Amino acid sequence: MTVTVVNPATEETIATLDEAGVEEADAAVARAKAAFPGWRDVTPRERGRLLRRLATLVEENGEGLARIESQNVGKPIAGARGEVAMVADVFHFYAGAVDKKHGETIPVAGGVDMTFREPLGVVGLIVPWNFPLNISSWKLGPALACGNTVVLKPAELTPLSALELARLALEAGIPEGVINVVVGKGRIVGQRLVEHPDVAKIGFTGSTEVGRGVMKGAAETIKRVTLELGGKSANIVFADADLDQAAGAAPYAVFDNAGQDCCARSRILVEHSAYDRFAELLIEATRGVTVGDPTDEHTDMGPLISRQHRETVASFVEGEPLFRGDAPDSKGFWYPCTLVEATNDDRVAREEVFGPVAALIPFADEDEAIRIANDTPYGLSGSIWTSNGARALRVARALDTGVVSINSNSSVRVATPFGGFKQSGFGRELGMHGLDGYSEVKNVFYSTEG
Ligand code: TXE
Repeated sequence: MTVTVVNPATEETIATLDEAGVEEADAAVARAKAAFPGWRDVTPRERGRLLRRLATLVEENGEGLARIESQNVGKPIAGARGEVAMVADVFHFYAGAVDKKHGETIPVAGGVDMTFREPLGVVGLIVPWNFPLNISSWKLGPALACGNTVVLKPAELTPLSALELARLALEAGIPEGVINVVVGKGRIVGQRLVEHPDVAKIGFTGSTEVGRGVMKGAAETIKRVTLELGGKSANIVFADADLDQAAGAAPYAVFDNAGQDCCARSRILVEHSAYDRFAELLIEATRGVTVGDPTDEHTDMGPLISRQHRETVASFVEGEPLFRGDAPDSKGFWYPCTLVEATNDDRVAREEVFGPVAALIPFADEDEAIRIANDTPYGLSGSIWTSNGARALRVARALDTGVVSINSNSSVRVATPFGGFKQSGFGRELGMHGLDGYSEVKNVFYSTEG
């Protein structure tokens, strides 16, 4: 069996790989298990040095990695370079974090009580196709820093950058068996990792539906899970906001990565009194998004990941939209930037589209904005645009989401925690919080009596 890897911008095959099954997954877990005692015992200083070396190699090989990611996902090359730069930063961060996650000493009677953060063992990392390298690094960084060994399962559609990263890890001196990449189907290889008795934890990013299955499967062996699932984030624009700025930033917040982003602000909530003006500005800004060849330095948005996914995205647009942009009619899974007007009960506002379709939804006042924003099973991120600082913080506290930005649409930073409320999952990635999910607290009491 083989996996055929396609460039979504040209529909051409760019690689054919052997497809792993249960046997290969088991072998990868066995390699990771054998490597664990040695990796756990590597001194913090040396582990940090190896991660820093990996970060440096990612920088040195940045252009190659960006090209792989651009070809395999259809990402515009300029954006892909930025993503690879973040991957290097993530490894730099966790290289520095290795010896900074301290234990505690706790006052107790009769002795000394202290805590340690112990690695879990072998962890399974299951990642999606939308940000293959970035999301892999968000899990690999803390997992390796804490002393775990890993089996990484990239999405079937986008395995190439993970394989290259594993090669660089070996070149960096990270011992054989510490990082194992298995290219295979989610329901076979992924499922096996979830059920495998020697896998202590699953770090998963993907759909809420599959995440639910991962959680169920993990119950059998009481595996730890971190789930980063879907989103339906609100971009809330109050009439007192700088409308030019809010409208100018809104397309990037939903059309970046062709909307295939769990943080996509795909519900744009606008206060009634500013609605018409904002819609005009938003259409103008969306007209400025250049859709086309991902290898072109000036391209803002590439194609969708697959033909099947394009059909799903198209199914969300019924009737004539408020605005539809241009897209190439050549080969490739192209879909134009699309703006629709909706209520929060419409399917386009309830389900994750994961494509370049944004829904404009009007609201009357602050209470209604909060009610609509929270009226979703998801809770990953969101934005608030206003010039009223008190309101900004009031609304930020009222939103049921893990990440909020004020007068900005950014959700992800290397040093800050990222993750969801409600059905967007649980556990936090990135920053020092990311280490919690890859280590266990051990409490040791040392008697001083006798
Ligand atoms: O995700 P899947 P898909 C959402 C988005 C998208 C939809 C479907 O709405 O349109 O999900 O995308 C592996 N046991 N997100 O089908 O299937 C799979 O091989 C274990 C949001 O790609 O969830 C891949 O490696 N693993 C999301 C990973 O899970 C399994 C990012 C994700 O695939 C498995 C991606 C199983 N039974 C999609 N079945 C986000 N949070 O950004 C599949 N996998």
